[in-house]
Amino acid sequence: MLRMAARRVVFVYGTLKRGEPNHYWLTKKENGEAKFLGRGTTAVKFPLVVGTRYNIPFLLARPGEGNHIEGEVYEVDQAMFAKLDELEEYPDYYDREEQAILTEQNETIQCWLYLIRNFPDKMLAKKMLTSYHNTTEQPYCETYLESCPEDLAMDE
Ligand code: PCA
Repeated sequence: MLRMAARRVVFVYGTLKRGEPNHYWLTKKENGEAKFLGRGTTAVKFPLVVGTRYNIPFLLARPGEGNHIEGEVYEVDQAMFAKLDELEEYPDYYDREEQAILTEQNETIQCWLYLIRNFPDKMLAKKMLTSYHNTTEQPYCETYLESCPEDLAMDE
């Protein structure tokens, strides 16, 4: 059990999900602790798109547009939370905020999620997903570490 004070609940909808390219980040012991609590869906609709030449999933800070997004809920310790911030390059690339998530048990819980606040309007013209999966048509580029906020602005 994690100590209450250290408890953070995070909703992941992209490459951090089970079976997706960055899931290992949550299971890596050196990163800290993460406990899978179950699947969940955002109470509010959001645009979820895949963008840049790296095919990165982005949840865009336009509540009310798009779909109720499907993802997974994790309870993490402070060390893991800091590691997630590192991966998402918070606050330079992704921002994060707390959002209501509906769980499989029909409970609503507040969870942190990563989202993009500054993006070009053309991002909103992309296909809005309900659930992200890495696909061969739009393969997630493992060199994401070279990606930066400027790539988002260009969205090649
Ligand atoms: N990782 C985070 C945000 C987008 C991404 O690929 C996640 O899975 O929720």
